[in-house]
Amino acid sequence: MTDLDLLDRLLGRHLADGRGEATAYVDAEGRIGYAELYRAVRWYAARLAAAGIPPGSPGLVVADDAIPTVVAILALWWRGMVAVPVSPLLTVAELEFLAADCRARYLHLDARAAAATPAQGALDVPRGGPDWAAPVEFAPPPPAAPPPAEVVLIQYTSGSTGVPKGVLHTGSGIAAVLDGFGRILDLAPDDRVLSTAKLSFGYGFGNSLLFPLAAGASAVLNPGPPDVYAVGAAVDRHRPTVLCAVPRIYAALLDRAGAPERADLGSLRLAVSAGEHLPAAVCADFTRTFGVPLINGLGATEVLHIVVATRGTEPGSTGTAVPGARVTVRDDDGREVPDGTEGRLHVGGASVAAGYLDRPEAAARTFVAGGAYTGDVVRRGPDGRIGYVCRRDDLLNIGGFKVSPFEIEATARDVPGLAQCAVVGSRDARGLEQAVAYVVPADGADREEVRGAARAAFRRGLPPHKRPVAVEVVDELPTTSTGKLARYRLRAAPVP
Ligand code: 3SK
Repeated sequence: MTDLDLLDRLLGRHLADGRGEATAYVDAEGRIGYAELYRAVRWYAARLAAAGIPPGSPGLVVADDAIPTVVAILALWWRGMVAVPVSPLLTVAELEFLAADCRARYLHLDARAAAATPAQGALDVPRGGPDWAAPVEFAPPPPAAPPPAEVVLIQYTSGSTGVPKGVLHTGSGIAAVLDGFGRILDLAPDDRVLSTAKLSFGYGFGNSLLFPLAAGASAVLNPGPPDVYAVGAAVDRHRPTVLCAVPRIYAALLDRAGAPERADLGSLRLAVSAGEHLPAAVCADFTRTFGVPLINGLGATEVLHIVVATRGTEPGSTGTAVPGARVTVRDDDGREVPDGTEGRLHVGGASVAAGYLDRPEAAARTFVAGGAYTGDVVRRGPDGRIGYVCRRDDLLNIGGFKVSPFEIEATARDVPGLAQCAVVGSRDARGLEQAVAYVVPADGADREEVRGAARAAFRRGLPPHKRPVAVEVVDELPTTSTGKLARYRLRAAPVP
């Protein structure tokens, strides 16, 4: 599928069907209909052409969720470029790394990112911003010829070393997701989707861009931190019919269910949970309390979106393969294991990415046997349903963010009086994962001073979602018989 076929499926078709005036998006600034969105995309693409940005080249989109962000992504596709959406919360050093890694030839920055991002090194390329997305009347040029290369989207994922890898997605992969989890969501033109996951994360990209556009539905784009207060306010204001969120948002909605200022979820017909494991009790309590079915999905950036899902509320289960996905459970040698045995989740089908950008060794470990390992350990029950067990690597999964414990530990390296630090996942009362740091003071160091200094280092050096919720001071860290850190002895109990 070329960029233009894709754009026709997401955009052009609705105009041909006479639905140009229907709302495509609402954001903090207003709304945009399908016809206006189409004009804005062509306008932006014409400016990319006028600036001499060649088809086939990657464009980094560094912007919070808003209408101009969607316009930028679609315009890059219209121009035949490769869209690389990334979080606007990244530091300049992180952006420089990504721009150099994908060899970005263009930067779209929202106002906040533009103010924080000096043009230097890999970031010294042509730029545009929200003003390029202004929907104005004009005679649009013919679309650029699509490039022969199939890759249309690069999404970055954190590795266990903390170094991000670019996952290469094709137009046919996107089509497979629309025909896969898209069929389970089954959006109609009168649906309105609200996603707490951002466009810069694979889960949010599908929720807010791919599925609503393909269905001619509308989506709410909410900038700022996706916490329970923002969700409550957006639900009250925009009355979505479908909510896509991570489990900790559903847990927080439950925590506030008895409060006078609780959100009114009466407009919802469906809720979707993915990004991290959904504890069985949160799933059951949500549907019991709000009367809304809650689909539990499991996805990964390497397979573009959700590939295993329940078809409604099924507490404790992750469901079965979505249409088009081939799901197997395998041992370390790649052999399928019998039902009931833990193993690695392997996914085949057209949504599997084309590989990692310039990381042949990592790609050879993940993309094997005509599919990809998602990094999850699961077990298939006798009824064919997949049950989640844990992650296979050391990564923590905090609200959908894959967080490297090594990155957190490195932040504590220079803390005075601290001899050793190990970070592992622990579970809160609802069964959701959070980071806990175990620190060993150097001989003679004051335990409380070391705890305080470690906390301060985490606050200074890490964004909020990566900061350990607790710092435990211990005399020593557990080791294996060969003297290595035995992380599993510090880790959380199995998932509920
Ligand atoms: O759970 C995830 O990590 C994920 C990643 C990309 C797309 C969708 C999902 C659920």
